Amino acid sequence: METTHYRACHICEAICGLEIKTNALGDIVAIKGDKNDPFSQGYICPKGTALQDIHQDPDRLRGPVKKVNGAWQSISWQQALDEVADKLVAIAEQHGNNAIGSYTGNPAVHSYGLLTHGQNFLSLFRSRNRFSATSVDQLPQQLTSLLMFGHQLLVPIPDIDRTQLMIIIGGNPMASNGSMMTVPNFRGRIKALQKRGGQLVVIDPRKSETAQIADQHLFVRPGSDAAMLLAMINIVLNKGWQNSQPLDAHLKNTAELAKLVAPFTPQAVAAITGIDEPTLREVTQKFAQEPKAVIYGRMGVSVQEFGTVCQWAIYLLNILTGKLDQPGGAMFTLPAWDNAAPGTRAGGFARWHSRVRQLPEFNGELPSCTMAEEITTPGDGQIKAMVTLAGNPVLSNAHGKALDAALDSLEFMVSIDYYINETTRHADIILPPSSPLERNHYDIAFNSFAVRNVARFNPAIFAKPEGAQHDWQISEALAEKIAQRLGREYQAKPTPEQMLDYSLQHGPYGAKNNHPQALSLASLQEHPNNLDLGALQSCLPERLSSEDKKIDCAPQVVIADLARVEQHLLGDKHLQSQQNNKQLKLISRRHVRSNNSWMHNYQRLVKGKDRSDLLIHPEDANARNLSSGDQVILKSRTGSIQVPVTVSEEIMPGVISLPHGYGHQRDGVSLTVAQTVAGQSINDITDNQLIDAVSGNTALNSVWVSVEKIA
Ligand SMILES: Nc1nc2c(c(=O)[nH]1)N[C@H]1C(S)=C(S)[C@@H](COP(=O)(O)OP(=O)(O)OC[C@H]3O[C@@H](n4cnc5c(=O)[nH]c(N)nc54)[C@H](O)[C@@H]3O)O[C@H]1N2
Ligand SMILES: Nc1nc2c(c(=O)[nH]1)N[C@H]1C(S)=C(S)[C@@H](COP(=O)(O)OP(=O)(O)OC[C@H]3O[C@@H](n4cnc5c(=O)[nH]c(N)nc54)[C@H](O)[C@@H]3O)O[C@H]1N2
Ligand code: SF4
Ligand SMILES: [Mo]
Repeated sequence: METTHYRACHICEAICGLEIKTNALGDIVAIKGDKNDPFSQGYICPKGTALQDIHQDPDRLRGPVKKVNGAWQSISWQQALDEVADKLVAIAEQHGNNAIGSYTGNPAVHSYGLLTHGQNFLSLFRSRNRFSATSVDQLPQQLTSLLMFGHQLLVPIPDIDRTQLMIIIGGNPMASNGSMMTVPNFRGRIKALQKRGGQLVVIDPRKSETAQIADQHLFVRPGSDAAMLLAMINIVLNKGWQNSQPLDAHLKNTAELAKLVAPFTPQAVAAITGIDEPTLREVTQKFAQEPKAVIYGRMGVSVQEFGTVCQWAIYLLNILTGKLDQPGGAMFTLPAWDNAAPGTRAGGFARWHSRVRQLPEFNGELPSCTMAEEITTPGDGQIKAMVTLAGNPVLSNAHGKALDAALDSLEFMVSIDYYINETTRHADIILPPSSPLERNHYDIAFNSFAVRNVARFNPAIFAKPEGAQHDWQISEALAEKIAQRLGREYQAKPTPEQMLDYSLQHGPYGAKNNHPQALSLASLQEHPNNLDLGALQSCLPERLSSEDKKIDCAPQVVIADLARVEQHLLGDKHLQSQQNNKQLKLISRRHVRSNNSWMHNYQRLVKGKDRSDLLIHPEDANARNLSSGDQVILKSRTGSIQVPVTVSEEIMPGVISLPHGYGHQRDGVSLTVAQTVAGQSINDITDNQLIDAVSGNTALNSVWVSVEKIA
């Protein structure tokens, strides 16, 4: 007897609908794409099938463990939660609230209970030392949304199903399946675009999997995009291609733009970007003159030294050429749980600064590049205890070795995670949540970034085993115990399901809003294969969150950074260092069978050829007498690693590419399969001092490294 379950995949942002069959013994017998999901239409990637491997993985912790004399021992939930609460409260009382640091990782955004409840126990400490994966990722984009539209989650999404021209800068959705753009079956959607006569243009230092299916690919030098984008704005304004008419009355600070971009002529930027003047003019014209076009930038333009300027310039190009808020352009979603509605958390910026380096706060968090120094620098406010929540910063953050050492020096560390990995091995106690298939699922975050308005709730496939705790229950239990020890009253929060029901009912399609959909949790459950709420709709100026209901086209903090862009990118100094420097620029890459640092423990995904190799261009390989398979030492300011090379014309001369998330061969890691494909961590040579100066986001890409052959 088989049972069929429907469920959105929680691994990446594409949120594909899955059809999961289980047998009477409770084993998963098949995972396929759900053909009845109107959004993903049966699409699935290899990681979707691997959900069963996560569930069955013998290395996945099923109950709390405590390190005693260097060895892990199982302990009861009661003991674990009590000890964690005791320790955190004692440290906060002795050293102050800022002594409690925390880092929240990417999977938290894929677990709706963690989004609703994950921070509840941490909030009791009101510590300024909160960090997350946001600041090694999309921080510049959320900051730009806050500065221009008044809300960190008002992110313009490419209307891929109706566009005729999509320009992707520094994104590789063929491998990543899309990001800040929830787009199941990107390949199918691009095929449809090309079939209706449209085009895909990719601008990337690597001829990525996405560039390979594009109609046009331009190599751009890593880190130089800001100059290219400012030159594109310059061209648009000089040619009189500005066409922002429907929005004109709602734009402010446009008058100064022409002067601001004046130094960035297409001639002036060509040498630094590697894109010649006629080509940049041609692409810009094509974009400006196509009514249904969109320009979109992701990791490549976000985790670099000019991340905020890049995202601002991208938003601005869409605005100035009339693509914002128009079908086929860059549009805002209207999700059923509307986390950009009035009264929601718009985000704040620079309300305080980090203690050691004075970097700005965003949305209550400090940039994670400051984490190690905040742990190791003595003084008032030094972090003495760390909490990691669904994160693996030792592999995912720059200068991982510094963080590795810093975590080792803490008085206390607790991890809410189900693996003993490179980060959690430093913990004193690990609290593992229930398996993902044992929890209910709703995409609070990704419905907000989806290329159509959709909503879907799916109940857990398996009941959680006796005694197991969901992520959110761990947080609630800790909150209660911590409050008790602090002598405070703790008001238990409604459950995630109750919060979801409330948000749906009061949301834009809600029963309480008199919408014909009359959405509630109960009515949504009648659509287990996903509920389609239609294509994205124009919604400006109503949806703007800024007080004056205007779009700020020249936010002060961004404008102030243009001098730095000019100095670094147009200055002779930079060009000279490019020419004289024997070093190469290191960038990152993703592979469809992997996901950040934590999916190498499943045989199904890691089998086949090694994917942790360094890509190097034939010219740079010849100069070092290298051929494919040779081992090299990569050295940067922060460290060195040894990796195998693959010589390939896929990568630009002067640039090398390595995936992140490897480096599993370390003492105390319990990842049986991952350790057989250990690789090296790129973040042992990336630099936590190399940042986007506006936001403090780490510039993981475009790090200078030397490459030497090993005899
Ligand atoms: N050089 C370089 N570095 C990068 C990047 C890059 O492109 N280049 N990308 C960056 C980006 S975009 C990101 S988002 C970060 C990711 O960085 P992190 O979020 O720090 O790391 P992950 O690899 O996602 O680790 C996730 C952790 O969560 C655990 N986990 C998985 N599911 C759950 C769950 O449901 N509940 C709980 N409690 N734990 C869970 C896993 O066991 C693992 O320990 O890495 C960044 N680092
Ligand atoms: N299979 C898989 N899917 C994933 C993930 C994963 O690890 N594996 N991670 C998920 C997460 S957390 C995220 S945030 C998303 C990320 O999603 P994407 O941003 O689409 O993914 P990346 O592969 O990081 O793409 C970055 C691209 O930028 C290019 N690049 C690097 N430096 C520069 C530069 O200076 N300028 C320009 N123009 N391009 C540059 C790289 O060559 C690469 O092609 O993917 C998500 N999906
Ligand atoms: S693309 Fe793959 S990992 Fe991402 S949601 Fe779909 S099946 Fe899951
Ligand atoms: Mo990410």
